[in-house]
Amino acid sequence: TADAPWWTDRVGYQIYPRSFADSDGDGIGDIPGIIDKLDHLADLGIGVLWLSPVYTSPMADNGYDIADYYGIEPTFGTMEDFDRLLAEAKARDIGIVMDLVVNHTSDQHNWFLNAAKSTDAPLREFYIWRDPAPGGGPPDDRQAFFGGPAWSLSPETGQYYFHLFSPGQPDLNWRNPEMRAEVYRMMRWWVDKGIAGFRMDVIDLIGKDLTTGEIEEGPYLHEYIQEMRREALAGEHLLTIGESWNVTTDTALLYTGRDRGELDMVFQFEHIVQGWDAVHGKWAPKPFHLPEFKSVFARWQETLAEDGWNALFLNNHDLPRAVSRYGDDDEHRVNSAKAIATALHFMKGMPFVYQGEEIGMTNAAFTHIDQFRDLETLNLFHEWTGQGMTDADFIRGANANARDNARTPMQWTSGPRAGFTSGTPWIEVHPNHRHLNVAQERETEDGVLAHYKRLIAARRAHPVIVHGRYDAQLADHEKLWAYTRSLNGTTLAVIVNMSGASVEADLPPALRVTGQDLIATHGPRGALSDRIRMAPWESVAVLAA
Ligand code: TEU
Repeated sequence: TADAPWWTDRVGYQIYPRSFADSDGDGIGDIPGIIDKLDHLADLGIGVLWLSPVYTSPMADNGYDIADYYGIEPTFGTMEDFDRLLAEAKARDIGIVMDLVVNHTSDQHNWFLNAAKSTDAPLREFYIWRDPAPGGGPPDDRQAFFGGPAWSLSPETGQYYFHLFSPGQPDLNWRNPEMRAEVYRMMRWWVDKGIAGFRMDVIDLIGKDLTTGEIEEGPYLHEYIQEMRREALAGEHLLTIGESWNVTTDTALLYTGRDRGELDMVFQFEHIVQGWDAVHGKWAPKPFHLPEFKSVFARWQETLAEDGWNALFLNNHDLPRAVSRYGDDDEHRVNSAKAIATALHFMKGMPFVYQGEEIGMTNAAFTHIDQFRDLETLNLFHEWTGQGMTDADFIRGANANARDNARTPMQWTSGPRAGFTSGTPWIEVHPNHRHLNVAQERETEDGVLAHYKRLIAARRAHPVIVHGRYDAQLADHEKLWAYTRSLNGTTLAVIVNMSGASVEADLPPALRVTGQDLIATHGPRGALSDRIRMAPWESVAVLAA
């Protein structure tokens, strides 16, 4: 543990810049806004900041469609602003992790504009082109993740280009070595600026083979990640986190095994998608089932116990708010937000807090399609209501799982527009900002924010939280999430009531720990014996003395 990487005991925080803090009143968050709020992150104890894309972009997908990897989007600020952010973050010992979106670019990127011109354009092979099907129309019937065909016609040549996401996000052709070299050059340019790492967007899609139709975790994936590490990151102490919707515990160590020369960790989604319907996916979420949910985490804890490292998260800019999905965002909002945070933060790995989670922000409560902004939601609305689904049914699914749930503006104050902007916000501010905001949380000793501070400080103070071995306890219990962590004879016992009911349970010997309360949300514990009674959404973490 002495030679552990610099990020080992740190907690990450994700900023979705559009929705974080607006300094100039145009209704869209920006980099100077982030700089103004860095002390909030420092107070919280954050050590790594994952910044969702701030590069030049036409914003078809809020910046996940990049037109210039070397430029800052003017609505977000300038490169001088970015450099200032980097310096100000560094002064607070916060490393900045950039979002690396290289499965695709924007259709406004110069590479694509060049490539589209003719079949023998110099950069033609940077993208993926096909002739129309024999009878006309797209070459095959593959659908894009955001609805509609994965092929769009390019009028200049009459050929189709491939895009797994929106037509404004043409997929790069990773089979092309010149294209790959350009990506690595760009990465080194950001590394030379002094960033702390990369979060790699949909990285498991870059190894695709269109001739065989293998897209997810395709045959070239690990070859390319290893090449990227060699060509762009060698000799650097960067933090690399790959986003992979398809990685499982069977493939996790291919990405993160220490001798693999690939990534430090992956954002995996097994705990997320196990709650989705087999046919309608996230638009028809299954009721939350704790035993299944915690067993996914336990399996990941076990798989990466000796090698690799977990990235721990419950929500991000693509997912519903954790307290709304896994807690109770009404009567028990405060206690349930704390409970699920306790369960997440005492596992082994690097916890990530998504902006607003630290005050228990909730899903948006939109009632009309006009209030939504995300292209995925709007596309599917048109597709499905066109096929006969009612607006009300669609909105019900969207209220549960649409990406905009996490994109309503950060709630700073109880004042107008939650202190996010002096102008008209690009997406509506949640009306609950009047009683749910950072300013108020700062004044609340037993609030959600204070709880997150405690969790993050505990990780820095106690090596057992960072390095200890994880053992699931009461694995089949329907309401309690319990586990122990142990390191060199020290034990941490964690018990969380993940329900709105009072629970009494017998504790196995491993959980009967006496010592110091790291967390005790409903009054001191100190000692855990053979039986426990827990209040709704209570959480307890006792460190053996
Ligand atoms: O997300 C990948 C991704 O697969 C999600 O868009 C997913 O399909 C969706 O949330 C589930 O319905 C990454 C980014 O996080 C996301 O914001 C981007 O839109 C996407 O890649 C394309 O870059």
